[in-house]
Amino acid sequence: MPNLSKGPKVRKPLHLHEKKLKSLEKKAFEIREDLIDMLVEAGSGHSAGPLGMADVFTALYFHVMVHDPKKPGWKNRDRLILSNGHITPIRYAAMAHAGYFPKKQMMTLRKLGSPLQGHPELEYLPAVETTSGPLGSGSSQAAGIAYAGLMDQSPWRVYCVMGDGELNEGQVWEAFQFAGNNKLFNLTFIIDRNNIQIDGATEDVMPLEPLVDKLEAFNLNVIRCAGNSIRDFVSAVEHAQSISEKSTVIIADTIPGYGIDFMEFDFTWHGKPPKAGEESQSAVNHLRTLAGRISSEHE
Ligand SMILES: Cc1ncc(C[n+]2csc(CCOP(=O)(O)OP(=O)(O)O)c2C)c(N)n1
Repeated sequence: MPNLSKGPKVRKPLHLHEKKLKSLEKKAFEIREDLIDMLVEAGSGHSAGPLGMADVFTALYFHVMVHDPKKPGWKNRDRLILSNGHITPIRYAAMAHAGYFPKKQMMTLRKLGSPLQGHPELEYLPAVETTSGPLGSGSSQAAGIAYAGLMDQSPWRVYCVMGDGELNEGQVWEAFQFAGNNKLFNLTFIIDRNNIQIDGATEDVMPLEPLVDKLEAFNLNVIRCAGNSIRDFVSAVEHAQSISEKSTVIIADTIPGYGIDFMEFDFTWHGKPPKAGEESQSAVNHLRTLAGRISSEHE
């Protein structure tokens, strides 16, 4: 048994002041608008999951993770593993806004020769830690990477984003078992609990509840949060970072298609883009209305 690091090394306190919160909320909506443009330009891709996870990705890239867009290979960067590879457009948009590549490159999503493929490719884009798309595999990769980090007494942390439908894969439960057994406190799984998957509601296709009980039975620290509240999500991460004996699973309750009335809660938007023209314009209008409402709530 290798000598694993025993305690959390919190490198960056996550105090979230009102002003910063407001700027992150604004950023999440800017990123959503770019996401719509990317999907429309590509003419294919996933809408519901990425829209629901925009707040989580904004929080990760602009507040939570220790990283440097100018040095994507920096060895002490936090690792972000996207196990549900199909929601990658939201990660690409967040990365472009963070400065990993020029924003105009976002519009090459899914184009031949672009580093921004419909599912992430490790060799094409620096700081994409793994190639993903086959559901389940990212969870095991994240657990292995976290284990290696503890063996080396490394300061960096691992975040693994997963879909709730992805929990239908048996491999995920092997990864949870491994994380629970090895007390990988440097690993945080983030489950997008949006209650939909490719062909219906998760509870109709393969019921997951009682999800908290199941995860706790795997010796994991489980936190449930409102995934469309940046404040709530950041508090959940803060809690995860203070735990020394367990991996944490943050169940982020999100609204699929968040911000666009005709997409919200509708599983048929899992894997299709809005149409160019009236439909995409209406999508953007919905986003702007909600962004304006949230911004005025702070005043
Ligand atoms: C191993 C594997 N089986 C099937 C698929 C096809 N698939 C892609 S996304 C998806 C549904 C995943 O559900 P969830 O992660 O909840 O997606 P959401 O609708 O929330 O984006 C499926 C079955 C896949 N990518 N990998």
